[in-house]
Amino acid sequence: MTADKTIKVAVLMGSKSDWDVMKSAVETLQELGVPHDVRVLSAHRTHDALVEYVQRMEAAGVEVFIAGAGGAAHLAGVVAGVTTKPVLGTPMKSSLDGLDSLLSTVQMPAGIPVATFAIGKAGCVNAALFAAAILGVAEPKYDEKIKRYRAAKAEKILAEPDPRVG
Ligand code: RP5
Repeated sequence: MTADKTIKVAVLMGSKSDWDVMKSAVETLQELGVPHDVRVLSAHRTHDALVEYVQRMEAAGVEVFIAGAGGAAHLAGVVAGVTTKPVLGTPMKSSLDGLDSLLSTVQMPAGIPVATFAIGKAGCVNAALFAAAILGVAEPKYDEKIKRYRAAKAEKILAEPDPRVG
């Protein structure tokens, strides 16, 4: 999706190698009908381009940033240092099982918050749902979409056959 005023959520990842996990956030935003943009930008490798992108997206009307990185995962923290919009951090699995990513993302200094989610795909799905919930405060249609999402998931579970015969 191109950068225009309709984009509500920007999804960032530190490397293309994060995509296999981060796509869970993007797929969930798609399922919820949330207009979004997706970029690979690194806190370390492409710092200036990251700052420029976040400033441009905020000016274009983005309401929430989702940022996923692994290892020395400073991406969400740097994004939060640039924007006052909510930043949702999604730690990636790494050589230390993602504990390094989780701690790098969650241990922000007082004054610059990052709402940090679980390591891996579950965290990405939940970050997308949380982004929709943030949007839902001002736009009830997103709250409705979350309700429908949950109902559909519940219906699917209840329709499952006895696990011993499937
Ligand atoms: C982080 O380093 C990225 O977010 C990724 O999780 C990790 C490894 O990146 P690559 O070396 O695979 O590009 O910055």
